[in-house]
Amino acid sequence: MSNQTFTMIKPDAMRNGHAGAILDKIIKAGFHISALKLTKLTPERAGEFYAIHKERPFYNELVNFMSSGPIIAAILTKKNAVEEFRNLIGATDPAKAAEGTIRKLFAGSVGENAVHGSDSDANAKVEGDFFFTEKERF
Ligand code: 3AN
Repeated sequence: MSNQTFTMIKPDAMRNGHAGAILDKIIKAGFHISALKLTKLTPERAGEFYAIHKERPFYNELVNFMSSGPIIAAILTKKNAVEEFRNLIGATDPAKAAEGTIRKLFAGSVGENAVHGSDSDANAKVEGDFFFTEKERF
């Protein structure tokens, strides 16, 4: 069990003005923000980040969406961070997400689902390293 996970506030949540409310929920749930940046993925960088989904039918849609506007990327620290954060964000499909979860509150569809959360300790490390140098972590 690692104590770090990685998240992005996705372009839909940024456009809809939910970034502040989402960060507030993350902090109130007891996560420490170890790294944070406002940035925008090019289609090439989004494609690289989601390379694991290359064969899925929604890959192009996902890459186009994730490069469609600014995002906030962050490394979060808490005991059992990956599992705790996935509990906080809820199911991939907001229609199936539990009451009170970030996706239930702020996401519109399975494709545009407000936030990303790493699905394993190994991916949390890879994804954090994709966005942040050591000097950008606190
Ligand atoms: P999660 O983000 O909950 O780990 P994954 O890893 O299955 O979900 O999917 C990665 C991302 O791909 C999701 N966050 C979502 O944006 C997108 N996605 C997943 N399933 C679909 C789908 N059926 N149609 C469109 N986009 C999807």
